[in-house]
Amino acid sequence: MDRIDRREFCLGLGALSTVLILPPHMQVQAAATPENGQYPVEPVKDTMTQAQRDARMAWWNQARFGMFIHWGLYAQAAGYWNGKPVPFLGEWIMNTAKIPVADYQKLAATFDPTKFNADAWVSMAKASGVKYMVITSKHHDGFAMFKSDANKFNIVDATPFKRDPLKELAIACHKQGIKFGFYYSQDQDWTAPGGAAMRGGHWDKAQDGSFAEYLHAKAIPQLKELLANYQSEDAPAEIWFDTPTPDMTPELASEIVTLLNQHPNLLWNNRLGGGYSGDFETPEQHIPPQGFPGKAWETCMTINDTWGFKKDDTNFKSTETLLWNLIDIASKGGNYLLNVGPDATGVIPQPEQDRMLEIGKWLKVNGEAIYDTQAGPFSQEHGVYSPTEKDKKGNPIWVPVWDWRATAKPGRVFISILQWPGTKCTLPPMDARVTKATMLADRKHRALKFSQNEKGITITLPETAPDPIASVLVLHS
Ligand code: FHN
Repeated sequence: MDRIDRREFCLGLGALSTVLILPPHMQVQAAATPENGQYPVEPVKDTMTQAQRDARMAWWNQARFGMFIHWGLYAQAAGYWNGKPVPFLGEWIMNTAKIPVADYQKLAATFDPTKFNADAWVSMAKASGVKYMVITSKHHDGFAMFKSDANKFNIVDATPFKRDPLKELAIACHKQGIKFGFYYSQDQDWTAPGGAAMRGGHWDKAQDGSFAEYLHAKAIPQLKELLANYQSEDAPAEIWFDTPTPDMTPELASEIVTLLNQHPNLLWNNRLGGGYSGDFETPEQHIPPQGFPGKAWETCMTINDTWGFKKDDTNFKSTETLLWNLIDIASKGGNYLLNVGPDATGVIPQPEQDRMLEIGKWLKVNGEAIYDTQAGPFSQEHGVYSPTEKDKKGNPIWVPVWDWRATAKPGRVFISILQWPGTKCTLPPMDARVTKATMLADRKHRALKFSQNEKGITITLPETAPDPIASVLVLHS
């Protein structure tokens, strides 16, 4: 037990983001890195030219907006155990309530999400404007949401439902042109002997065992299944690993990298462990003040306060907040992976659908300012470090300013105006010479009056904002 009790979360920079949702004892950074700085197995991208690497990441860099789906057996518990509400995240209920393995596994006998409709989910995602979806194929509870010959604790073999939702979603995504990826908890597994358990370690003897054996008996065989069984639908487009611990040594992680390398176009995040940095950074529940210049990155975020469904959690973020987050992230060159948590019947809660669809409506008009863009040419609009306030570590607190944000494409800068300034808008100086200014929502592309000099650009705007949440001004050059 000792060994497991000391397990901590080891991530790269991405883990700094966990502060908003994970308790302090889960935020320790102690990544296992290869001693000589050499990976035992080199990731395939490291053997590619820059042009090949860019091509490999192109769809992901253009996408900017994705939908995360946390769906598993925990949805059946919905935040309650033995009739009592359980605090913390919905998908962590087994760990938080220290539910014995055999008791938790019993949930499967009644898990029957008959309202699940892959086409409806993907249509909703598409109407929301997301370009990719990432679903929990197995979360820390060890329950596989796909048909697995490697382990019978899966939705096809252990529930009355008997269907493989990942297959159905893969087909629907393929049909509707959405990239489809799998989240897989490679390190924590609370129902398989030897799987890691954070927040206090194992609580049931049935969990004890060797981590390497767990990896060889369950995680690696299941990853092989995930990489083989959805190829006819071009899935997975990415694997989203999570919560690596020091148990994931460079040698063990390299066994997984060997599998991943067989699919050169497959992307994977920075949470495999063993010192591997992956394809993109994953700040969680926060937006880094300056993004990650020169790196691909993706902020993942809950739409309320949980990833997995909790029936009592109705603390949904407003559409305004979510949309501003998307705009803010795009203005720093990152992606937004926004989570929904379907319930045990297979339905994405209506308030979550409503918000996603409202974002989609905005993107239908203003998507040009988000998709396939780069970070804007300015930076002062993002905010400032407080000259007086400090965080617990003594670092100045970042104070975002929510007036406007900028993104760019060759020949165009998009200014998403969050606070309508009236008819006069003044922007900082820009290197490029502006030739025309228009509002993106104006389908007639009427030219707005503007003047530009070394002090900045002044534009005459319409009196009222075209959109109550964000209106996009386009500067052509
Ligand atoms: O522990 C998980 C959590 O349940 C959730 O899956 C998030 C999503 O990024 N990842 C871990 C915490 O960082």
